[in-house]
Amino acid sequence: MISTSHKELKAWVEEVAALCKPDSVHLCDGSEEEYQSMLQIMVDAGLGVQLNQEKRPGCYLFRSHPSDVARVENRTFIASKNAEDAPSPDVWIEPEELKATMRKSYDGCMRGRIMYVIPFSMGPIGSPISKIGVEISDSPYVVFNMKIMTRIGTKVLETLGSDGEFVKCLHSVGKPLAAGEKDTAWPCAPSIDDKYISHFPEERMIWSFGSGYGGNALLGKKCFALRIAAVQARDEGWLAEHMLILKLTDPSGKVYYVCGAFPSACGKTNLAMLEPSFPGWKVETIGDDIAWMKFGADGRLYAINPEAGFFGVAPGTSMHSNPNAMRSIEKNTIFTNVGLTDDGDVWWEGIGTEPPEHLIDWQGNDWTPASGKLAAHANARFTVPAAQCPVMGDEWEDPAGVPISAILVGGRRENTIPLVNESLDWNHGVFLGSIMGSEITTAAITDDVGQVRRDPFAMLPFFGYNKGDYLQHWLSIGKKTDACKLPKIYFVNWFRKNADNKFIWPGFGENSRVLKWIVERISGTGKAVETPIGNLPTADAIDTSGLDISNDAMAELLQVDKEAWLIEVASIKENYKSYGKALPKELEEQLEALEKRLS
Ligand code: SAT
Ligand code: MN
Repeated sequence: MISTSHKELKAWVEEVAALCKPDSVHLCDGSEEEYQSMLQIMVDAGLGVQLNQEKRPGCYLFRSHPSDVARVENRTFIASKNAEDAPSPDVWIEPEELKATMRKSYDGCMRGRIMYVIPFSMGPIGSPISKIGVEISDSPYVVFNMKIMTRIGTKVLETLGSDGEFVKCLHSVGKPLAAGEKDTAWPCAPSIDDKYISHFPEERMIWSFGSGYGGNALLGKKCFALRIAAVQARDEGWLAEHMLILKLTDPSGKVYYVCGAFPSACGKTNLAMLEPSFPGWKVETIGDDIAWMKFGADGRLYAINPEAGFFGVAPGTSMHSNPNAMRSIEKNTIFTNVGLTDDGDVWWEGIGTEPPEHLIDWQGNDWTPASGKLAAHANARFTVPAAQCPVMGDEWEDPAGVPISAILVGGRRENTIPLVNESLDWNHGVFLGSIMGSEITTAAITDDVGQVRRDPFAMLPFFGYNKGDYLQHWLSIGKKTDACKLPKIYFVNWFRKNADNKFIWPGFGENSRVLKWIVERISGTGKAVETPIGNLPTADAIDTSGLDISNDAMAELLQVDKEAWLIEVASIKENYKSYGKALPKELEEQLEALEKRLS
């Protein structure tokens, strides 16, 4: 069936083929010809659009089914053997029961289709930090997106050898074709109840059914590199995190590497590609979404970006918000659910140019500015090779990873949380990571608006195991090396608002001013005052030269409002109840100590 000396892989492919019953099986070699020919076949069949090759060479547009536009968190399951090992009771299903249900869905689900076998490496092929997966999918769209987002093909299979370990990733769009039936542009199982994004952590296995979109289907990303890898990391003593990795060079040439965890819609990709507002400082990108961190021989944490591309949100991306992303996507990019202009280019809300008089919207309909509809779906995406980003750091594919000096955690908070706060020590930093989150701005239940959705280390949708055990693992990492070798943890918040409901801090490129203070702290020159919540910059410590911001505004950004913090403490206490007995004792102590320092 497929030619490989790996018996377990061969047997698994045969078992899946017998169950899913595809017309044929194709082992992906990962070559450029394979990539181009698959795109061409889709365009020829009218299932995708080739964009204007003068304006966007090598670029294509795909439009998804309107029911299949984002990750489906309420259909995401962690089927650990024991219910207590799952992140929460509502995502747990007994593994054998879940398999039995899903086998019924998989039975014959690839009829009329080709079953692709995609060997892929998360991380540079052969790096000691990297891991191998094999995704079986009946979606050609998945194949060429995986080609961009990971390293796929023959070289991976060679590295796997005849007995290497790999994560089994099974994916079907869940839409078999009857004899002679014409395919639709975006096959999927339209009913939400038919979709499953299932993880079997003990078996290091993923079963996805019914969706073709993003993290539901590109199984190397959230399913493997976060949920399954988190379990591997726990068992093996490292960290698999939802973090960007950036490289910061100061005017003297000294280099620092910084990771950052932010929930979605907090500008992670923008920060990873930021253009600093100071002369002499440089920011370069190592990764924009996921970091795997392991201890090096010197006792420091080294991070790799397990991905090879960016799967970025298009709407809001502009020459103002992220010029380097805009430069990255000038060519060889797959666009999904953006608007198509009459001259064969792309357009989306917040792209920074006037809306054209006419375009074809993400659903394939005529659109004008008067339509009153979105031209691009809010979760429209670009898939682009990381190598095309003009500010990739040279070492982004270094198999050894980069040594991390600081970890940022943060969310979108209108009040209480200052612009930046340095943790007092590792455990306090883990505490800050555990309480980060964003205010809920839209909710079906209006009572929830303004409430904080706590999102520990931005992992809420991506935990692969019990969230209390996850925080315990973070605490245990702090005991594995000398305290001085650990990265310092900083709690940042770009989103403070004033009494007029306006953002106080300009954000975007100006966030480099905060990064500058952070590395000054690390090198020992940054000035700080100790407060009940952590170490804050002194009034003049953040360099605001050339920035139009008043002293009052800076004071507001850096104030510690004790009343507000006591309300925060009460809210954290409430949130901590959701951990049950898995809440680490050290974090309870951190909360008590904070309350004491405040009163
Ligand atoms: O769809 S993905 O999970 O890859 C991206 C995201 O939702 O954060
Ligand atoms: Mn993400």
